[in-house]
Amino acid sequence: MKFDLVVKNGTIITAADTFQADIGVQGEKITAVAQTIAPDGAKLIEAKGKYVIPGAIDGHTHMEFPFMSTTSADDFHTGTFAAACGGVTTIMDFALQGKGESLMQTARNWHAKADPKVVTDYGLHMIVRDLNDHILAELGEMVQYGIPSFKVFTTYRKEGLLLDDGAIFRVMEEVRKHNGIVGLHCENNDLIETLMAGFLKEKKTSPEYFRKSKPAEVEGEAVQRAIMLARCAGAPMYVVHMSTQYGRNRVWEAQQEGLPVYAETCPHYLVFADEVYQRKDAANFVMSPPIKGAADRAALWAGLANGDISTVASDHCCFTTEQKKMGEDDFTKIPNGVAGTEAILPILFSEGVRKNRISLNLWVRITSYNPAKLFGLYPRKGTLSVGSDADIVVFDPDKKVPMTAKNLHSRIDHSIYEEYTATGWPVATIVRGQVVQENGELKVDKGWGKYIARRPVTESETLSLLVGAAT
Ligand code: DUC
Ligand code: ZN
Ligand code: ZN
Repeated sequence: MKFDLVVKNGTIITAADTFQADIGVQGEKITAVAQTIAPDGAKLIEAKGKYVIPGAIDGHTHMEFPFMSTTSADDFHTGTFAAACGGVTTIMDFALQGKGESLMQTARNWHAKADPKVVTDYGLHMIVRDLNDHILAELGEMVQYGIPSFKVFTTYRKEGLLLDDGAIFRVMEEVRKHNGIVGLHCENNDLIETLMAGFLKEKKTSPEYFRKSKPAEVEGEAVQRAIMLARCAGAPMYVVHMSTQYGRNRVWEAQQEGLPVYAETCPHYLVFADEVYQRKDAANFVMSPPIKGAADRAALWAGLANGDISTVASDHCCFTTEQKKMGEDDFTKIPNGVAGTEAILPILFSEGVRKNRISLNLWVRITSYNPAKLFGLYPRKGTLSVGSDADIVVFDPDKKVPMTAKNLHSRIDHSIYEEYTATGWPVATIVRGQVVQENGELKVDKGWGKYIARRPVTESETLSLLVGAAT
């Protein structure tokens, strides 16, 4: 066999296995995994002493996202380059339905932004924010089109994103019929608005009161309500960016009953605790949900180790210092969001694998295999098998990288990880057989990435994730 690319002498890690082997790539696909593959003129990537893993799938990004009177700072080029530098080979971005807009039109709008710029592959989740009978009928068409996952908000009423419980229930019922899944942003809107109004009345306007307006109960209540709605609809569901022990406990209980309830958390909830809201740069930590206490952080690690939290995604939605200043005198006006797509693999390795909280295989399961399974990308992505896309990351377990704004690749002038040095970093990222970044250097033209239409996912397929998940 004549290969275009050979990755040699690495230690291959998948969700299930660890072994020494070479990988042969022809075109965009892996066509051989064998003890020894002769390069024979192929491009050679030497991976001795490195881990060779399936590219991470960041299941939660907001590139050039119109939000809170501004637009997130990373566009699809800078954002996917940052993703690739962090070993992400596919992002799943949130397309936001405009008021009164058809979902197909929303998808077209997102393709127009993404297609010319992406350097990784991308899929879309669809945010449903304006529901009527036409939109309800369109949900099945979206699944057929390759978007089997939807997001609904239980908060952000003033931003026009909130769906009431009845509408959420209707979306769940309809999506279930088509083997799709509903992701939920779970925070109790009324409680948040009441607390915010109270603090503003008392002239308490700093970021610390953003955190105080969103106590852990805000998420706990909304997760519980979402599970009840999903149970009533007989539908699978996925809690996005879960940040609390309350949330984890409710998800775990539902899973004990055999319900198809899944959850994602984010790197920032795994590293920080809420004392960050006392810092000078507290505005940079204003994201929704906000970071909670140390006990919540410990519960999220326990959920990952136990397998009840299935994925870590970034909720990448970053804003410059200038943009964050919009809320200088009023915490409710600070654009919510943080950078994170470049942090997923390094943080989970440094804080997870190195500190014995998770195994190497679980690291890959959380970052690649599980999102591929949940979102209809498996086995095309999420593993290193013959026939899979050649989405491959060469990861140096000893490389130390201070995660400063200067060293990271997002188009912002600050980093919440400024004082953090990761040990372990992706040194090469290959997307469908093409090296996209090597040591932080971009190797492809804008637009190399492709839109990936995904397939519907049956309940038995995803439920299998919850059986003996953590290995
Ligand atoms: N949370 C954020 O922090 N930013 C974008 C949207 C969201 O839910
Ligand atoms: Zn959200
Ligand atoms: Zn989000």
